[in-house]
Amino acid sequence: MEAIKANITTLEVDAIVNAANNSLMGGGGVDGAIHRAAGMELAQECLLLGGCETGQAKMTKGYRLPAKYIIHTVGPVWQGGHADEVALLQSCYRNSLQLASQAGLKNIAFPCISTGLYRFPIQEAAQIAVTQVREFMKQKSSVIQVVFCCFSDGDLGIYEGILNKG
Ligand code: AR6
Repeated sequence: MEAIKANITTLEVDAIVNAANNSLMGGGGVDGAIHRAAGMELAQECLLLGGCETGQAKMTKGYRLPAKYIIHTVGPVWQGGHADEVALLQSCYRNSLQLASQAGLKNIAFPCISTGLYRFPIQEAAQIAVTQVREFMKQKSSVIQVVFCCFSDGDLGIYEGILNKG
């Protein structure tokens, strides 16, 4: 596991994860950046998927991205913490990793799901991300490398703090 600061659309990994919405048809933030970089064919494939429930994940090809696949997951909108947000964010990470493993993928990069437009507090979200990945990596799976792709120095510092605690 490592944390880096980068534009996730530039990463040459087996799969990048998209912080999508229930429609899977694109939006702002990292979702918009991924759709723009992957090209129109991505929306065409997404149209066939019939949306995605919050906490679930679905996979498409990466099209024009350097990444081979995109795992689209829908994080919860932060509503103060009493609307199952923690469990839903945990399941975003678990289900994304499970899809990657089912497809035999080795490396995968996550953005800071739900912490932008969906307003999930970053410290808590980063702790959930690291804990879920650590738990998952205890099992046998094809996934050997997980990257937390941060978009700001502040977010990167938070991930590094958590990862360095061991
Ligand atoms: N590379 C890496 N991280 C990025 C990039 C990028 N190119 N662009 C933004 N981020 P957000 P959410 C970071 O808002 O909170 C969309 O409209 C960003 O700084 O993208 O899950 C969807 O369609 C933040 O740290 O996702 C949904 O409607 C993180 O990605 C909604 O936003 C997540 O911020 C989902 O909201």
